[in-house]
Amino acid sequence: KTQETVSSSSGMANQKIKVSEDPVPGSISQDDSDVPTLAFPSISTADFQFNLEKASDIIVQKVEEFMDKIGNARLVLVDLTERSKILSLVRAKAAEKNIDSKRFFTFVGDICQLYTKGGLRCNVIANAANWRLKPGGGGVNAAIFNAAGAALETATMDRAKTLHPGNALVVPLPSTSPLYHKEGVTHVIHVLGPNMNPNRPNCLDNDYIKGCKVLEDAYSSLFKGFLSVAN
Ligand code: AR6
Repeated sequence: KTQETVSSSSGMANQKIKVSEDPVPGSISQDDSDVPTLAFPSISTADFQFNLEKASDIIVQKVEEFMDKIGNARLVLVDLTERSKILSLVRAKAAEKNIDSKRFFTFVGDICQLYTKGGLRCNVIANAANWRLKPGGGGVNAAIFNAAGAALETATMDRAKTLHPGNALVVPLPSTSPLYHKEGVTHVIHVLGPNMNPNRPNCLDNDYIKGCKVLEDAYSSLFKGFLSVAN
């Protein structure tokens, strides 16, 4: 258990703060560690090039719809950087609608290291998958398959070979997976969103009537999948 000592950048000179490299559950209330929590990335808004304004409307609308079904469980929208446009849009829209910020909030970090790096326990994480349900391809899909190891690929293929846009697939993570034993992730939910990128399969060519419907379906399937394992 290594500990680092770093100088405080603000305040008194020479003041030292101890920083543990181990998970710090205390940074979030201890009581929250058993609360079922779904961490999810913004589906379709990076590689699939879906409009951020429209996506943020749909995220907030779907979160609001599922809020009264999830009890004390939590939904957490994750992105890699503080500068994430989708996180700020969603935060603003969720605040406007007075959505309970204890049960829905945004979080900056790698979805594969939420507990060990961020002290946030999430037993379920969502993946912005591809239709083949295969590793690689960059983005969050590559990160999750990498972090989870071969166990996720096998467990996924045992359940389905392909995924259609607007659908989600719940995969229990074998306890041999590092994501399970390091991060406490028991399930990965693959979600396939609408694609607006002409260089990827099933491009909707900016048809946002269809695209919005598919993204709404994707979040409904995701949250239903989470409910099926949270309760
Ligand atoms: N942790 C948290 N958020 C992340 C991470 C991470 N490690 N990596 C990316 N994001 P994307 P899509 C955010 O492109 O648009 C893949 O190649 C990212 O900033 O992963 O649905 C698949 O194989 C963005 O906000 O997914 C598909 O073919 C969000 O995750 C295709 O891309 C989604 O970005 C899916 O494209």
